Amino acid sequence: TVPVSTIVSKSNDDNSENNGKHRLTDDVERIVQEHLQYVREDVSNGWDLIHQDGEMKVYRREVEENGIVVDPLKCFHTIKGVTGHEICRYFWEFQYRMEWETTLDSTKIIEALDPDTVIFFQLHKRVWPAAQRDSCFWSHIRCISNSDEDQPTWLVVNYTTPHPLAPIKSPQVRLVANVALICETIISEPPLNPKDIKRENIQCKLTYVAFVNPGGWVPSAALRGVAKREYPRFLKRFTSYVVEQTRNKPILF
Ligand code: 6CM
Repeated sequence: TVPVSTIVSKSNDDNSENNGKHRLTDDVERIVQEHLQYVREDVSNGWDLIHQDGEMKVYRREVEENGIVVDPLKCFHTIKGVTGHEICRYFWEFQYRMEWETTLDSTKIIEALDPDTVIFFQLHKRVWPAAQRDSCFWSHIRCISNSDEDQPTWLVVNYTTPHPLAPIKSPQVRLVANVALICETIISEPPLNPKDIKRENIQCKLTYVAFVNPGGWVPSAALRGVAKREYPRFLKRFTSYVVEQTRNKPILF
């Protein structure tokens, strides 16, 4: 849950009289479903493996729109000792963000739409020689149960949206992001009693996908260099952070 003091505004929509719906409910649903389809598509055609480190694999497809690099990115990783819920929770929750995000100057929640959907405004660290970027996106966390026996899939989607509390102010440039983190929990040699499951019995299979448009021209080679360096760094740092944070805590299924 988000501490109330960090929320700049609550949704103007009266969710209690609207079956919990808000103005972005349909968009959230559409984009979540798109990601659930897209995550199944494999990377055998047209994707380059740009980084591999143990279980971590980072792929990208080189795509330009009007001379701007918008390369889609797809990463796979397996992390021992944590659940998909834990990975998604630490990715979504505001209070942990600045502990693992090294590419931000600041982050804040400008609106809470419902208990699982908030709107973030973030200032990204400037990368010379490009102008500083900012971003404004809804961020949604969800648990999808597959069957009674299987562990549920957890997912977080971050998707750019405009907001009156986050006007675009030159010289900053607004980047456009569509990011998803989709996680499954695997339990190996499950003990008869689920209460006896230990961290050594669990691992998380993670897929992270990103479509980012830098929102204005950036030298292609420089941007591709930054992406090749920064996405693996993010995955490594973020997942190690969650492992450290949860090591001595009860397992969050
Ligand atoms: O997904 C990540 N972080 C989330 C929480 O902050 C959120 C962020 C989305 C935006 C990611 C865009 C970064 C790209 C910035 C490019 C700026 C232009 C540089 C010009 C270079 C010459 O979903 C983790 C994001 C990890 C990014 C490496």
